[in-house]
Amino acid sequence: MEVVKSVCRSCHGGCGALLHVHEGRLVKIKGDRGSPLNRGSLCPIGAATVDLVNHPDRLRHPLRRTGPRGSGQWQRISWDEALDEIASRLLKIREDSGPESIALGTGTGRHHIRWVSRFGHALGTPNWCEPGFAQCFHPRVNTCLLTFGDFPVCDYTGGTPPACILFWGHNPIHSGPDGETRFNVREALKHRPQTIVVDPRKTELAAKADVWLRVRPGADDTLALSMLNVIIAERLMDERFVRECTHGFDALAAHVERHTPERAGPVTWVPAEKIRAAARLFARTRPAMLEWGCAIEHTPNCIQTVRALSMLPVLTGNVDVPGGWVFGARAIGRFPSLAEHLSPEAGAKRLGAERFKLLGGEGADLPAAHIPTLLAAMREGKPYPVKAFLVFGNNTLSTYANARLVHESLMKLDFMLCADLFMTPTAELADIVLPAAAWPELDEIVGLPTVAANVVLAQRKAVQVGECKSDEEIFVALARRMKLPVGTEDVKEVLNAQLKAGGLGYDFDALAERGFAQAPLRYRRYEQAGFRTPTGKIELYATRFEQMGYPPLPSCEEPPESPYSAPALAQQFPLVLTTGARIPFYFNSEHRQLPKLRRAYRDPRAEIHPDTAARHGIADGDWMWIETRRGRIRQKAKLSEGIDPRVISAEHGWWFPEEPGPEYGIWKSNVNVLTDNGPPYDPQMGTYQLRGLLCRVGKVDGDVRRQS
Ligand SMILES: Nc1nc2c(c(=O)[nH]1)N[C@H]1C(S)=C(S)[C@@H](COP(=O)(O)OP(=O)(O)OC[C@H]3O[C@@H](n4cnc5c(=O)[nH]c(N)nc54)[C@H](O)[C@@H]3O)O[C@H]1N2
Ligand SMILES: Nc1nc2c(c(=O)[nH]1)N[C@H]1C(S)=C(S)[C@@H](COP(=O)(O)OP(=O)(O)OC[C@H]3O[C@@H](n4cnc5c(=O)[nH]c(N)nc54)[C@H](O)[C@@H]3O)O[C@H]1N2
Ligand code: SF4
Ligand SMILES: [Mo]
Repeated sequence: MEVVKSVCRSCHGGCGALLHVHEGRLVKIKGDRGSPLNRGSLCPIGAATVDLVNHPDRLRHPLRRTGPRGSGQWQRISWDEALDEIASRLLKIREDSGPESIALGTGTGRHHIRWVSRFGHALGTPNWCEPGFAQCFHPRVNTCLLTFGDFPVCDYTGGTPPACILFWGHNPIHSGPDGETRFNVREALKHRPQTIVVDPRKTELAAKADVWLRVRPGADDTLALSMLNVIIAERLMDERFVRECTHGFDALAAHVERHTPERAGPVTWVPAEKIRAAARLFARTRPAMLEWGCAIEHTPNCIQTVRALSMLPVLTGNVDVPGGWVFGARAIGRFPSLAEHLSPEAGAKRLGAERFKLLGGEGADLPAAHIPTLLAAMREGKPYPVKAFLVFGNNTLSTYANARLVHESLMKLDFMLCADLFMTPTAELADIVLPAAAWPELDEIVGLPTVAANVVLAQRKAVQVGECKSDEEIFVALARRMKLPVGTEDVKEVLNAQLKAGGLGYDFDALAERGFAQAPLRYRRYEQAGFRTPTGKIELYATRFEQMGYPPLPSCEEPPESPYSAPALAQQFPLVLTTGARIPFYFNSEHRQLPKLRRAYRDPRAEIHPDTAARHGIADGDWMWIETRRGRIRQKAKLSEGIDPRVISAEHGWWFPEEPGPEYGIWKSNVNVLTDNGPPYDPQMGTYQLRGLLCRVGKVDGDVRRQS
C-alpha cells in the first residue's frame, strides 16, 4: 500500500489528506494530523472521497453528442478526436465572429480557476465567468483591496484565540470556505469567545450565541449601518487606531448619524436593544474578529453591505492584531495569467465590465464577465453574439439564477463544451463532454486562506481513473492543438513559476515531499508600511470608489423584491425566501450520487416555522411546494421554531442523479427556478438577488417522486 500526502479539494478547503493507494486504486483516505488546517479531521464530504473517485457513474472517456442538443444521445470518442473537433470548431467561431464570441465558465474556487481565464487570454477572449464572482467572496476581496489595500482574514493560527467572533451571514462550522476550515473555527470556539450571530435561522452557532440577531433576509446593510451608528455615537471606537490609520472618519460619522437602531429595528426585524447589545459586545471585547459569509453578497446592494460590515473591525481596532483580522503572507506567487496577451481592445469587450468595474473593470482583481449580460448575448446576440461556451466544472443549470432562462440561453449556442466528473443536466446540453480528473488525480498547489496564502499546500496525483485528464492538462492540450502562441507550457512549469515567485524556496516536487509550507504571520505591518491605498490609510471614505463614480460611503438599499419595496407583489407572495444555506453533506450541486452522503441526507429541505406550516396544513417532513413569480419547486418541510414565521429558507444545488437523463430531475427542487437574474444589479459588482425574495408555499398532494 502506498500512502500519498495530499490536500483535499472537495470544497474550497485544503485539509491535509493521506491517500492510500493499492494497485493503482484509491482505497482509503485519512486526515493528516500534521496539517495546520485540519489536524487530522475530515468532514463527511472529504471522508467520502474514495466513493467519489471510484464511482461507477464517473465520466471516463470523452463523449460526442449524436442527437439534437439536450437529446441525451452520446457516443464515445477518443481524446484525439475530441481535441481535434473542439479546436476546429473554436478556430472557426473565432474567425467568423471574433474571439469574444467564445465564453468560458467555471465553478467556485476550483483548483483550475485561474487556468480558465489564462486559456481565455491565450485565445483572445475576455469573457470568462464563475457564478461566485459577483455573488460570493470576490465582492469582499475587491472591496478590501480597494479600501484596505489588502484582504484581511481571521487569525486562527497565530496562537492568540479571539475573545469575540461576529458570525455574519456565515455558518463556517458547516461551510468552512476558503481555507478558514470548519476545524479551525471549532478549535477557536473551544476557548469560549463571546459570539454574536447574524442569521435568519437558529443555527447551531445562533443557538449558542451570546447575542443572536435574527435579521430579515436581505436587510443586512441597514443592520450594519445601525451598528456603526452605535459604535460611533457611544464612542466605543479604538480612538487611536481610527485617528492614525483611517481616512474619512468624520464623513462616515455624519453619514451614519441617522441610521439609529430605533430606525433600523422595524425594517430589519431586529429589536433596537439587541442591535445595541451586539454593537457594544463587539466593540468592548478584544481581540474580536468578523467571520462574514456569502449571505451578505446575495443582494443587489452587495458591495455597500460589504463596505459597511468591513468597518466594524476597523473602528474597533481589530485589524492587523493577534486574534483579530490579519493580512496574509501571500506566500504563493502571482499566477501567470497571460493577461498581457489580451489587447486593450479585446479587454474592453468584456461583457458588463464598463458598468460593473469591481467585477470586470479597473476595480477588479481578477476581472470577469457579468453572467446575466453574457446569457443575454447568447440569447439575443447583443451587444454581440456569444456562440460558444466552454464549461469547466460548473453545473450552470443548478447554480445560476433563473434556471429556466439559463436553459433557454444555453440552447441557443452553436457550440458547448463541458468538462466534469459526472454527466450533469448541464453537461447533457453540451456538444462534447470531457472526463475531468478529480482532486486525487492531479498535481496542483493552493495557498490558503484564499488570497492571504499563509500556508501553501501541494495537491498530488495519486491515481489515474479511466482516461480522465485534469482541467489544467486539457487547457494545455487544447492550446497546443489550436497552435495558440501562448499557454502551451507543461502544467508543472506553471506551478513552479508560481512557487518561485512566492519565495518559499521550494519547487513543486520539494513541496509535495513536505506536503505544505507555512509562512510566519506578522502583525502591525502598517506601523512601518501604512496601507496600500491612495491615502495610505484604511479608507472609510473610499477615494477609489469616488474616482470610479461609485458612492464613497456605504448606503442601504431595499432589495428589489421585498415586502417593503414590492408591497403589491407581497400580497400574492407574502413570505420572504432565502436560499442556499450550506449543509455539511454536499458541496453546492455535487455529491448527490454518493450513497453514504445520500443516506445521511436524502432529500432537499426547506426550513419553515411551525405556525406557518400549520396554516398550510404542512407537517414536518411533508413535501411542500415553494413558488415565486418565476416558478415552483418542491422541497421537504423542516419545521423549525427558530425561523421567523414570515421566512422560508430553501436549499440550493439539488438535482437527482438517480433519475433518468437528460434532465435528472433538475426542474423538481432546483431553487434557482425561483430566483431572478434581472436588474437592478449591484452598481459596482453586477450582483443579483438570491436572498430575501418573495414566495408562497403549499402542501404537495400525492406521491412527489412520481411527479415530473
Ligand atoms: N440560489 C442560490 N444559488 C447559488 C447560491 C446560493 O446560495 N443560492 N450560491 C452561489 C455561490 S456562493 C456559488 S460559489 C455558486 C457555486 O456554483 P458552482 O461552483 O457552479 O457549483 P456547482 O454547480 O456545484 O459546480 C460544480 C461542478 O463542477 C464539477 N467538478 C468538481 N470538481 C471538478 C474538477 O476538478 N474539474 C471539473 N471540470 N469539474 C469539476 C462537479 O461535478 C459539478 O458538476 O452557486 C451560486 N448559486
Ligand atoms: N458543506 C459545504 N460547504 C460549502 C459549500 C457547500 O455547498 N457545502 N459551499 C461553498 C461556497 S460556494 C460558499 S460561498 C460558502 C458559503 O458558506 P457561508 O458563507 O457560510 O454561506 P451559507 O451557508 O450559504 O449562509 C450562511 C448563513 O447565512 C444565513 N442567511 C441566509 N440569508 C441571510 C441573509 O439575508 N442575511 C444574513 N445575515 N444571513 C443569511 C443562512 O441561514 C446561513 O446559516 O460555503 C462553501 N462551503
Ligand atoms: S472541509 Fe473541505 S477540504 Fe476539509 S475534508 Fe471537508 S471537503 Fe475536504
Ligand atoms: Mo460561493
